[in-house]
Amino acid sequence: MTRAFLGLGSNLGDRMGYLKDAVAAMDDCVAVSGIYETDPVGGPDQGRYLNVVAELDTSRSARDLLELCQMLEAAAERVRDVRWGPRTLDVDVLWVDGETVDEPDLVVPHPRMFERAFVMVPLGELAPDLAEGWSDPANGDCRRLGDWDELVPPASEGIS
Ligand code: PH2
Ligand code: MG
Ligand code: MG
Repeated sequence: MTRAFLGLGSNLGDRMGYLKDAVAAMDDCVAVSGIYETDPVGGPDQGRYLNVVAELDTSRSARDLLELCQMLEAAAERVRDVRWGPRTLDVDVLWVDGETVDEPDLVVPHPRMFERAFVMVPLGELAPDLAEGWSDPANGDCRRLGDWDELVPPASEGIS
């Protein structure tokens, strides 16, 4: 089993709901960072994101994780008519212990993760070893709303 980290972000619709559904669908997720509300970095004028980092203890390869990310994004977009603009859910492979990939559709570690406060601040909660010595070059606004377990109560059983 391997330690891996995924970055999740949402800035459209029920942001917390999309994050919650994605985390619930990952049976190998062992920890989730606090939830951060962050200023959008790059792209068109758009709303603020909720960002978290999820830690997995997994038998999936980086490529399998990319497929998982794409499946989770597709599931989130299926319920909304998004033609353009901000996304209901973005899931990125950030890091897989002992694995590097450099292919056209997948680069691991994520090539921009170390520039992004919305990745490094939540990642630092779960993996101080990866965030050690990091400081935000852009001083991006990244506000911690609270713990995952506090803001995302477990789904009630028996309610569909
Ligand atoms: N994701 C992006 C582009 N910009 N900004 C924030 N704050 N959070 C994100 O998750 C994010 C972004 C592209 O994936
Ligand atoms: Mg992204
Ligand atoms: Mg992405």
